[in-house]
Amino acid sequence: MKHYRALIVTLGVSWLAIAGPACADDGYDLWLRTPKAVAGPAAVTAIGDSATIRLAADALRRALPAGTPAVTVATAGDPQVAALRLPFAGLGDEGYLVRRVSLGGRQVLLVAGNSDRGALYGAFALLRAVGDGADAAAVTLRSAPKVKLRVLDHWDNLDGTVERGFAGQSLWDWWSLPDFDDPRYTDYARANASIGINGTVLNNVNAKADSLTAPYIAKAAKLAAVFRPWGIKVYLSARFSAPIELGGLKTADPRDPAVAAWWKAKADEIYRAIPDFGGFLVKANSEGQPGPRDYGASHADGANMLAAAVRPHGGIVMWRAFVYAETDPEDRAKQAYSEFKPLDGKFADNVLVQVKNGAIDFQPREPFHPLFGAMPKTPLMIEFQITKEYLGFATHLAYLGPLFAETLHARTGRKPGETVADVVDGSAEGHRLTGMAGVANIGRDRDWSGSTFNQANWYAFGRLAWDPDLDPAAIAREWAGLTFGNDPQVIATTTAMMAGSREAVVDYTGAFGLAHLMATGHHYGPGPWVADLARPEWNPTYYHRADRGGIGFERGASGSDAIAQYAPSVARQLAKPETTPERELLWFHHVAWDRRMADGRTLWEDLVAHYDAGVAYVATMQSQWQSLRGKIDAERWQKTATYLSIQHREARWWRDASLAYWMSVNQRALPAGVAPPEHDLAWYKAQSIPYAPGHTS
Ligand code: BDP
Repeated sequence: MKHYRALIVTLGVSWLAIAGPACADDGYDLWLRTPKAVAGPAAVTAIGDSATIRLAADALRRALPAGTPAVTVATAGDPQVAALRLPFAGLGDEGYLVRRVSLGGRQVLLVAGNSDRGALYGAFALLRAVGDGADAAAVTLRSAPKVKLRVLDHWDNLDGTVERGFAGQSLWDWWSLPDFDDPRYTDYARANASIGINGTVLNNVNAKADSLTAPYIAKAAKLAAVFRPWGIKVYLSARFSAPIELGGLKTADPRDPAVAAWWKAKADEIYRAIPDFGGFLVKANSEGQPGPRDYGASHADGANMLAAAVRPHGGIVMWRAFVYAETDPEDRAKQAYSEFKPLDGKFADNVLVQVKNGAIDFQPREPFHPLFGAMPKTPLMIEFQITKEYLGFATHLAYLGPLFAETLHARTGRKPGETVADVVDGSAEGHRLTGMAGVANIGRDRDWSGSTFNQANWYAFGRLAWDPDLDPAAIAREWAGLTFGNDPQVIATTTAMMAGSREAVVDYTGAFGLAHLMATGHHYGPGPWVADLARPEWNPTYYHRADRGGIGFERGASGSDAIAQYAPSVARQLAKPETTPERELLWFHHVAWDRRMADGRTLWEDLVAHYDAGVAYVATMQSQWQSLRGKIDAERWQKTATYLSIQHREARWWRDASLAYWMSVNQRALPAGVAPPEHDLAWYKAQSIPYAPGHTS
C-alpha cells in the first residue's frame, strides 16, 4: 500500500512536471503559437512532392483553425493551377498568392507561388492573416519580397559563445555537429521562413580560419541540409588571412595568384559539401581584422578575388564597409565613406557592400550612413543590429522597428524622393542583387532572444527585409496579436508600450544625437567620462566633446566636415545647427549649453528633461504591464515584469550617472524641481561589471 501510494505520488508529480511546462508559456513558440482551443486538422492538400511544399502544408495543418475551408498548396507550374491564369507574373521566385479558386471542381483556398518557396511564404502569410483575426475564407493575398537576400548574421564563435549575444550560448552546437541534428535547428528554420528570412551567416564576422576547415565545413553542411527545405541558405564569415593560417602561404595578398587559387580551391571544397552555399561575409581591415589593405591592395581587390572563387557556383560576397583604423586620425564617422566611395564601380557584380545603418556603430540613434545613395554602381546591403548591444541588452524593452524604419525611410537627397529603402531594394538604380542583414539576437535561451519583446525585433527585421516600406507600428500590431493573442486590450497596451520604447532608451542614455557614451568593453551602462583608452575613437569623450561651454561633435565645415559626405541638399540642411533636426543636433554640431531649443528652453534644460522622460517612460511601461496581469500567461508576464523593473533601475542609473558627469563638466545646476543624482560622480565611475554577457573579443 505504501508503495502504491508512493507510485501515485510519483505519477502525480511527474504528470504535473509534464503538464506544468506544457501549459506554462516559456516563449519557445515565438509568434508561431497555435491557439489550442481552435486548432484542428484543417483539410490541407499539397500538390507536388517537394519537401518545401510538404512543409508548407504541414505548417497550415498545425495551425489553421478547425473549420477553415479546404486549402491547397501548389506551385504555379502545376497544370491545374496554370489553367486558372492567376497573376503570378511579377512574383518572382519567392512571391506568393492566396486566392479562393475553383480547382478540379472544388472551391479551395489556393496558396501558391512560382516556386515551392513562394508557396511556403504564402502559407505563413495566410497564418499571419488568420492569426490577425481575418476570416480564412475571405483572405486574398499577393506579395513578393522587395529585397533578395534577407539574412541573419550570427556573431557566434566556435567555442559556443556569442559576441554581443544576450540570449545564452550559440544555438549551433559545433561540438555535436554534424552528428546530432538538434530539433531546434528545424524550429529555428521554421521561425525564419515564417518571416521570409532566406539566409544565415553562421559564424562571427571576427572570424576564425578554423570555420573553413574540412570538419567545420561538414558541420555547416549539416545545418545547410536542415535549413534547405525552408528556403534558407548558409553563408560563412571568412577570415581574410586564412590562406596563411590554413594554407601555409606566405601572404594573403589578393593580387597574388597563389592566394586566389587557394580561395578558389576552398570555395570548390565548400560547394562540394554545400551545393547551394550562399557565399562569404567579410570584415576586413577593421578593428584588427586582416584584409587587403595590409598589402596595399584595395577593398575591391579583396572582394573581387573572393567573388571570383564563388562565382562559378553562383555564390556572392558580402563585403563590409564597417572600417576604421587606428592609423587614421580622421573623424571615425567619415572613414567608411572615404574608403569606399572611390571604389564605386570597381566591385564584381556578385559583390554587395554591406553598410551599417549609421556611420559609427549601431548607436540608439544615428543619422543614416552617407554611403547610401553615394555608390550608385554598387549594390549596397544594409546591416542592422537586432541584438541590443547599445540598447540595454536583453533586459531592456526596446522595440527596434522604428529604428530600422527611421533609416530605411530617410531621404538620401541624391534623387528626388529617393529613400535609403530605394537604395537597399535596388529600385533606385535597378540593381537586381539586393540585401538586408541583421545581427541576430538568437541564442539557446528557451525564448530564443532573451525576452519576449526581443522576439519582436527579430520579427520586425524579417518583415522589413521582405518589404522595407512597411510601417513598424503595423508590424508591432501583427506581432503582438500572434504572440499574445487577439485580446484588444492586450494588443493596445503592448503596442503602446513598444511604440516609444526605443525613443525612451535614446532619452535615458543621451538625447539629441549623443552617441557612444557607454562603458568600456562590454558596452553596458554609462561611461561618458571614459577618456583613457588606447585609441581616441574608443573614448566616449571623443564623441560628445563636452566642455564648460557646450557639447557635441562639430561635423560642419568648421569641424570634421563629415556633413559634406551627404548629398548637397541634405548637407545644406545639416550645415547649420538651426536647420539640423534637433534629434541629431549634437551628432552634427557642437553647441552651447545655453542654446535656445525649439521649445524655448535651453539645451541643458531639454537634455535633463529627456533623461527624466526616458525614465518616466519605463515607469509607465511598468504600470501598463501591470494592467495585463492575468491576461498573459504567468511565465511570460512575470519575466517581463521583472525585466521592466531592472530596466527602470538601470534607466535611472544612466540618467543619474550622465547628469552627474555633465554637471561636473558644465558646472551648472539642475533646473528647479529636478531630482539630483542619487550618488556622486565618483560612485558611478567606480561601478564595474566585469562579467556582463556578450563581450568575447
Ligand atoms: C561593434 C561591436 C563588435 C563588432 C563590431 C562589428 O562592439 O563586437 O565586432 O561592431 O560590427 O559594434 O564588426
